[in-house]
Amino acid sequence: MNWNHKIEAGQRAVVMGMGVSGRAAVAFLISKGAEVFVTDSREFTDLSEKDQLYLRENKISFEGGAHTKKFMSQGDFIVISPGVPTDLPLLDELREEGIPILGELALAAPYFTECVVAITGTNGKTTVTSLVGELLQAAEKKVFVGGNIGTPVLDYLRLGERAEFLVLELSSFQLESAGSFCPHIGILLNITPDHLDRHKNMIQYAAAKMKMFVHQKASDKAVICNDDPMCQQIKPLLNGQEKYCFGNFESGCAAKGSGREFTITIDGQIDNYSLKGTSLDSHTGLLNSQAAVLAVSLLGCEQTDIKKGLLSFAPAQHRLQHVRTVDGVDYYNDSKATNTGAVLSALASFPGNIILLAGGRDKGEEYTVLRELVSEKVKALVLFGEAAETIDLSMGNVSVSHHVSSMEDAVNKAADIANPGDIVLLAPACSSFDMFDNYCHRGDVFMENVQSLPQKSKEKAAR
Ligand code: UMA
Repeated sequence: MNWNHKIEAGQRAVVMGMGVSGRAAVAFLISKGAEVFVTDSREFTDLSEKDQLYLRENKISFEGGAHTKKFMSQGDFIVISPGVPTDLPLLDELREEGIPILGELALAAPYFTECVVAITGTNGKTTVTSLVGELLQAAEKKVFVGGNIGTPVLDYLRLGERAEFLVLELSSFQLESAGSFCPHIGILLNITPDHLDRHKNMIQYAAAKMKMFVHQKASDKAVICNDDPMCQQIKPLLNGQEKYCFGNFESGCAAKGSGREFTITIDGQIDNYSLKGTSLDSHTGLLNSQAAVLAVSLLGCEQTDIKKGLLSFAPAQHRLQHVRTVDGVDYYNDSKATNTGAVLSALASFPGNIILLAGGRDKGEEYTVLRELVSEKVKALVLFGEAAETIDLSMGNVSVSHHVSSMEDAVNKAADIANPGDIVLLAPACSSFDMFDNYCHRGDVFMENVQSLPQKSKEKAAR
């Protein structure tokens, strides 16, 4: 649906899902004078008290516990939350009746007057989005950073003082229903298996990511990773826009890295960068930095400002975060590693002797892709959650495995079996929703338990 209209006062909008995205959509639509209806699979009483009050105060008609065609066909258009599958039969029926189905990006796109930089990919989105924001700020640009992280874009449009640049992290869920959304620069980091419970297969998953590029014009830019096999397959399918690659292998890339250094080549000008002394000095940090620096260089940022931004950048929590060293054992929290690609990247960051804490809710992934690196680098697996058994079977005895039923038990088991020099790594390869509110909650519980571990050497010394 190539929706490209601003909202007219009096239009009737049905918002499907009253979560972070839906809440922002409702407030945005009301601010534009629309008549809003809300439908959620949760009952009214299961919404937060704040949301219940908001709906009552604004006299918003609410359908709870299910979505019905009768209620939803009251809308001139429907706004779906990212978590709502776009292929629900009910949505197909509404489409057949000519009712447009939009996501938050489709709704927001006609209002954008800023330069938009959009970032998608299976892993590294948040780091690159935050880094692009930091680099633009180092060049004293006025920037909004949000989307799939932080502030929803519709809240920015409704509330925010307008920025010069919008830097948006976008998920495949958001892109699936993005309408005519068109970024000036679209950055695609990688595509490895994730969300296959929703997208069914890699083709459909990649097709959702590709929606970032479909409306780009000749003056827009696509920045794509050259080292990722799926991205390489996608590159020839792009047409019209300017294309720029980053990676460590191909000499023709506009950003080319090796070790902790990389160069940016634009219109014959070569700029050299080093990640030494920055928080990005790692294998994935190198690729992420190339993507972000290439994008802001294309926007005309100066090298001195970019270097300043690289030095001041601090990555978000729960991403290969060092928590603590206890008795010579290093504990790392990579709770954001919710798919196998992220786990492979985490394992690649250490030479070996890893005790890997994994498990949670299965997202339809093939865990056997982990087997080779697990066999090479992992001395023990500590497994928890709904997917524990499946992961164990997929590993085929390449490493010793222990099953536990809580994060506390997982940390205690790891501490029990670890020797000085070992790495205890939480990189679950699964979503967290069987045991936690979200990956942040899971990471927080892991870190709390690690912080509570006694230093045995000190205890011994005290005795
Ligand atoms: N709901 C229905 N019907 C359904 C499904 C859900 O009514 O069929 C209702 C739920 O009962 C709930 C609401 O919809 O009330 C939840 O909507 P949602 O799952 O879309 O979640 P939101 O709270 O709106 O947050 C969403 C994104 N969540 C997902 O994509 C799952 C947030 O990304 C995003 O920050 C926010 O919109 C603002 O854009 C989170 C995420 O986990 C961080 N993203 C995934 C990822 O990063 O891997 C894609």
